Amino acid sequence: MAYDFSENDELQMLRETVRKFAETEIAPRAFELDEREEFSTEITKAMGALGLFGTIVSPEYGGQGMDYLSYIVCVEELARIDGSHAATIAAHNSLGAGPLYYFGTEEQKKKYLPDLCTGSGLWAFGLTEPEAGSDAQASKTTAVYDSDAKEWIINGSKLWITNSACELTKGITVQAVTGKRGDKNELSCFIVPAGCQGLTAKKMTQKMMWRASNTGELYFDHVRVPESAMLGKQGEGFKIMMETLDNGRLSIAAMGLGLAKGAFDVTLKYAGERVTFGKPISKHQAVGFKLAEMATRIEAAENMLYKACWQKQNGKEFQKLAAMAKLYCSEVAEYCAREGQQTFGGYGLMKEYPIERHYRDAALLRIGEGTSEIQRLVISRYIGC
Ligand code: COS
Repeated sequence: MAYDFSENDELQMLRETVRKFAETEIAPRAFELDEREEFSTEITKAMGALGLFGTIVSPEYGGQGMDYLSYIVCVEELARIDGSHAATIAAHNSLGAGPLYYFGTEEQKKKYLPDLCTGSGLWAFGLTEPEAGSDAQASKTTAVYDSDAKEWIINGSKLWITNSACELTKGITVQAVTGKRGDKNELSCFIVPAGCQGLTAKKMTQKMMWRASNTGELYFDHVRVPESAMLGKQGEGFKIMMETLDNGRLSIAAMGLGLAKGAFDVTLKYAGERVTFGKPISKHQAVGFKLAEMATRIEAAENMLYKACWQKQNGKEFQKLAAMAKLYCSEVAEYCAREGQQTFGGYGLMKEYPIERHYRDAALLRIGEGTSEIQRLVISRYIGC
């Protein structure tokens, strides 16, 4: 099968729709929300109304039934304007609805997915813990079975969980230790609805980046869930989480690509308007070369990411490429934000210029959903190191 990730009319129209939304509904408020570290329920619901929730979920469960590249283009277009809103959508679709859709029973899918496809509810991914980040098997959160009540009792905590502590949060998929297999933890996943007795969700503040996205710290104090709350089989939790991250890497890569394009766009515009030594700075080789380098890296990043999406939607192995795309797109994002800021000079250090926010938001991309070092580890395993 020949590679084909060219943009057809339908995808072009979707891109334009999301771009227009981001430019008219998000851009005018991005500075203020970032400054106040405020999550906008109103914009999030509007993104839902636009069809950005449940993007990849089949219409049977209320979703939009998009292919992967279409979903990735939506994330990219949001990130072109603002990382926080792109993060809300990426985390909800890939990490929130994703595992329920791919690993849920028919009953679980029918129960949870429709609400998560409309914009009325967000779902979160409870993997990371204070002492289990890159080493995701090192979870300390436990789930103990109470055979009398036929319930699991969850104790522990989770950290840096996107979409987990706001009024739209409907629940979290939680990885917990359910036993031992040799010297390793047996890990299982549980569907934990928001508002369960014993669950405390605290909004995390003082973030450097993605300040208008919702990040939560979760505490589980004897949280009881029924047997039917297990996602997948007992002991399959880590694989569910890892496969979810394989998909998630594509959306973080899309955030990197979108941020890089956003940084490039504002820099190109500024460089065409700003005059020094009698001509626009884009006509000075020092700046023209920066823009040429940004455009080249963006082209390479786009090709890598779209090829990974094509592989995924055509049922081919995409995991290695997804890790490469996540790694590379986040590096290109950081490069474009830095070179863009350099081009803006002193103005690039001022908060009223979006390049300043892009510069801060880019930092998350090499740390969140698997650091750049973890991506290199994953890639090195695929290539046989
Ligand atoms: N898909 C399916 N199964 C996978 C998998 C994947 N992508 N990656 C690993 N597994 C399976 C392995 O096949 C292995 O199965 P068996 O026990 O049946 O052999 C099991 O999971 C353990 O794998 P492994 O020994 O490779 O796990 P490690 O502890 O070495 O961890 C890494 C692997 C480092 C890749 C993993 O911990 C990781 O991705 N860490 C980063 C986590 C992260 O991104 N956190 C941020 C979350 S923010 S949302």
